[in-house]
Amino acid sequence: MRMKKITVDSMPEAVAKVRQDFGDEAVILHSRPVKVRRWFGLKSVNKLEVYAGIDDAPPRKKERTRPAEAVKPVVPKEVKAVQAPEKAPGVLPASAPAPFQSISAALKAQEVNARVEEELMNRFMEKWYEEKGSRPEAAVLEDCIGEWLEARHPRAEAAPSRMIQLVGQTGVGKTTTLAKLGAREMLRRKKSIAFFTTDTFRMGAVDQLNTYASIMEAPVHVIYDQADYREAVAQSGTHDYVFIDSAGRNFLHEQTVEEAQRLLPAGEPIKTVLVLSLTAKYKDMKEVAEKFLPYISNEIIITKADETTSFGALLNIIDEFSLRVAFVTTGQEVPEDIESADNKWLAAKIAGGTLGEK
Ligand SMILES: Nc1nc2c(ncn2[C@@H]2O[C@H](COP(=O)(O)OP(=O)(O)OP(=O)(O)O)[C@@H](O)[C@H]2O)c(=O)[nH]1
Ligand SMILES: [Mg+2]
Repeated sequence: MRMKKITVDSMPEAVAKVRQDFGDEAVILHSRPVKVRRWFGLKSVNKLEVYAGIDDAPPRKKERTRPAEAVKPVVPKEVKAVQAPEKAPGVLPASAPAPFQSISAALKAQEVNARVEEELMNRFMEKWYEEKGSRPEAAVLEDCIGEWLEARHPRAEAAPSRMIQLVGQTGVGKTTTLAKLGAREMLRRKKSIAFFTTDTFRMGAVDQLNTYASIMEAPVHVIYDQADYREAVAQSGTHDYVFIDSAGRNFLHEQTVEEAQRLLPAGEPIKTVLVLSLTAKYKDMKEVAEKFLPYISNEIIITKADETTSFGALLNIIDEFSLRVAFVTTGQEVPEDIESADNKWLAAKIAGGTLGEK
């Protein structure tokens, strides 16, 4: 398949131009509105960028035996091959080249929303066209996802915070992740750490945190109310970092979210980070994120990435809530199964999951 990118004012103009350059068998693969700078950059005009292609394979025998059709005068209305793409986002014509079809199908299988799919497909087609398909699809897709993430959240380091609280649904991995984060700071950066926990709700929750903390020889302060919190803060004044665990509840209820936030005084310099497990359904992740949005920083931690190859929900969450992934956890082992989620690492992971690589 030969491909061509043209920039035009309208779809009818694109159809005419494509027919003129490629003939009646050409298909329009994709189009997107773009702004083109004119007058030395002083003015921008709206244009349409259109990708068209034609299959170089020889026509089938049956078609060759009908010369009468080939010489038929071309009337624009009767040109069926050159068609405008469908309006719905993320829909490729059936005649699009195989790599586009397979990437589009893989993104659909990941259940990314239509906007994310369209944005990634536009990037993919542009790169594929520019590079004339010279690189493996996985490598191109990885670059596209990386650029997409970078455009949303440039690599700027998040403001460091001395006190970090993890919140999220039951069993998503808050306590385990907190232990991983604490151990990272202590082992890698030789920082002194303390743990607080407001999880007096679940039996054994304090013991679970104590087990990790005792290995790290870090103190644990159990907080039942705001007075306990003040006391714990006073006692941890010399520690570099304070990691705060919280109870997992059913946070699909707004009331539970509010209750959980009331345990710690308002206005404290605490970075509250939402923990979402990739094993959850996207609909539930989205609902929890919506409920927590007024209380959390713009960072999230994604857990249990080792238990799935579906990363669509992650892309959707980033897209819909403008949240930045700070860490991804990849197993039960403390402290090793956690990755600082830079965009390049995330892109490789998502592209690998999308195209079925482990
Ligand atoms: N496979 C896998 N399991 C994980 C990961 N992180 C945590 N877990 C497991 O998930 C289970 C729950 O982890 P916890 O840390 O207790 O979860 P939690 O959110 O604190 O749970 P609650 O306090 O009850 O709300 C444990 O069995 C962990 O070992 C991960 O990245 N991958
Ligand atoms: Mg816990």
